Amino acid sequence: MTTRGKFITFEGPEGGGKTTQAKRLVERLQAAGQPVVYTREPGGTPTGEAIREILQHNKAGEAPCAETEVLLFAASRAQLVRHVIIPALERGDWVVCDRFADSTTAYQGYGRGFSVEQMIAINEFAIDGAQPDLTILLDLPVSDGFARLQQRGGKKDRIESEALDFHERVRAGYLELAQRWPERFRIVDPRGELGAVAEEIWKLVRRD
Ligand code: T5A
Repeated sequence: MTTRGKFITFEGPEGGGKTTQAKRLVERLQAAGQPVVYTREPGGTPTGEAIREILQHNKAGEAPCAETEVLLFAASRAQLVRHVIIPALERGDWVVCDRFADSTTAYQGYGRGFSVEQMIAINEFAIDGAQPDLTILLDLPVSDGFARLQQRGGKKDRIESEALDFHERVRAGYLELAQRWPERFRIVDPRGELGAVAEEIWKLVRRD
């Protein structure tokens, strides 16, 4: 019987280096001979990528209201779980996902002010039991994350453009989630040199 693969998610406020570190981890796992699928949220499937355009760039020609936003993130996730994540894990592949369900709890729950328990319940419906085995929370002060994004250049998307106090609530929310599920969350400070942060993550992945 094939052993189920390991499911690792990267979470955190803006600009922490989730994409950079998730891709580094994938390269390292591949070099070690571990089959691994990299994916991201919102997105990761044709339906999810279309939803991403609506959520980030108002592709439908109007900004989604807050309730629609919650449900679109959940819809993208439901599709990704059933079409990509569960099949990969059942093959025995590992999955590294750049943001997942905790993003909805942090951004729409703590950030927008919806009930955290309601966000968790919606996530449970969307993910059908596909809980991550390990969640790397790249935690850094909001201003440091935005300074990095500014250096990278490009236009802020709809959610990045939210006020500073929204992003402060998101960060604090993530830290509460890490306390709530200490067996799953590992907090990493991503402000060090890129290679050193990658090394710390690699040690956590090998240990857990
Ligand atoms: N969202 C998402 C919700 O509200 N609810 C949800 O349920 C979900 C799933 C997604 C947006 O949607 C929201 C959250 C987001 O606002 P996105 O474009 O996927 O949008 O945005 P992020 O996931 O936040 O990705 P970012 O690109 O903004 O940030 P990352 O991925 O954390 O950072 P990364 O790797 O792109 O790095 C940023 C810059 O920093 C540099 C990189 O080179 C890059 O230039 N960097 C470093 N520089 C120095 N030292 C290091 N150690 C560095 N690491 C990275």
